[in-house]
Amino acid sequence: MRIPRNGRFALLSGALATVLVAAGVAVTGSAEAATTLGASAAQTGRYFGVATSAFRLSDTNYMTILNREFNSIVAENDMKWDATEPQQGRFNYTNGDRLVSHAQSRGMKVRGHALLWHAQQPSWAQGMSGSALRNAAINHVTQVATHFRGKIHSWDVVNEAFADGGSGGRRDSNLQRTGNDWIEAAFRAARAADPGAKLCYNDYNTDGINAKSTGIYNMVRDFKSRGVPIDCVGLQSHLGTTLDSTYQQNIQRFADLGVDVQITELDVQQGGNQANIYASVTRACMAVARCTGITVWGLRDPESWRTGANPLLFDGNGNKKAAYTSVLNALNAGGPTTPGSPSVSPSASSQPPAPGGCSAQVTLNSWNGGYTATIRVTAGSGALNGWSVGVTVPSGGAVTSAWNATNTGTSGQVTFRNVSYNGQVPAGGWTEFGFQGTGTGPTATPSCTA
Ligand code: 9MR
Repeated sequence: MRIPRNGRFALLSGALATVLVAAGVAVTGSAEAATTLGASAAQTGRYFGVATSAFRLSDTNYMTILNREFNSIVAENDMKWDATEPQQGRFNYTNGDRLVSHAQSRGMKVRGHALLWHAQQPSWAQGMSGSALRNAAINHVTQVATHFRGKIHSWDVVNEAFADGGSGGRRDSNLQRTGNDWIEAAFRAARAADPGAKLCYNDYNTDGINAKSTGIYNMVRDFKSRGVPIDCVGLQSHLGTTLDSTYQQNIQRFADLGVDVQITELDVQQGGNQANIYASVTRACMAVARCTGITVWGLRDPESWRTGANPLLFDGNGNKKAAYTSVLNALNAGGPTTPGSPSVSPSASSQPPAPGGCSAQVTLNSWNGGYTATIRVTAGSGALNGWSVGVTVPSGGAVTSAWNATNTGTSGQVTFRNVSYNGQVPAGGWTEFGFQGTGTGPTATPSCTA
């Protein structure tokens, strides 16, 4: 079955378009077709990314295409556990840093892949178990997310933790054997280390409604209900010659839980349907406002991990394939986005910092029934040596967890104070803390006292 085509907003009547805009849904169309993948995705606030490696930065043909076409990159291997912590407690960020600095120099986003995974563990971790492994794993999350703090758009915090087949349960692994709560522990550690990054759970064979994707769906719903910080689900989408008829419906059901969805590792077996499947995947993402970006898992066919499948958008000479054109057209057809997309939008304007004092600004990431709030504390003309922020939590809701601050009270007027490591802020500088809550998020500008 074909994925329904939802990109044709040119056919919308003016009246319907008005209703959609009034409902807070921006509609973008194809008035001016962009000519690169990144630019066309950006028209609807999305990104279009590619998996790459630091050693490719010196390949001229490759980098010409990468720089021209993409507005996001992800490390295919350079930020994995074996690459970043080859010996316990000894971290190597050289290649990850090279990728980040290239992206920053071109204004590209960076996805982080992947903090914890049963595969590509360094050999020292493969041999560990129990609380020693748990502690090492959480330390890894903390160290790596801290190193890249502020530079990563979205982290794959946990990769491929669910089993294939019909069980809908977890995959056995050394990490799983440390206790079922290892995933939420990882997400909490990642949030504390880099509150600005979106935190994703990422997996494959989840490209439709099936037992595995339903297991993940249930985990995300549970995390949301208990205040475990999670912002996004990555659907890898390593695809064969057919596309599951429930592909878009599956994206939508995750979005309806209040998380973003990202297509994280797209590649499609070459064959009669390749261009159509690429187009259908792109249209499905474009049709869901919270599907915020697509990443292809490699640039030119011969470099794909799927030897012989030719599953990418460029051939070995760097020429655009038919699949490239079908993706570009689908991106240019437009789709709905939430204002300020991706889903985080500033909800209250900042006050100019009082001389010597501080100001606080809140950014909300909301879903039906809950939210996370990120609060930026900005120092005025003098340095801060401790701060507290007062937030009015709307009635009916409550704070369920906080990071990088301690709170007094959970409902009504709640006060957040700095923790040991973020009380000192230089003049004009800022620090951020966050909290998760039930109900609707605070909209009033918080007070800040230094
Ligand atoms: O493409 C990656 C390949 O170069 C590595 O050898 C392989 C190691 O397991 O990992 C590949 O990337 C995987 C990604 O990290 C997670 N999802 C599946 C990807 C393809 O195997």
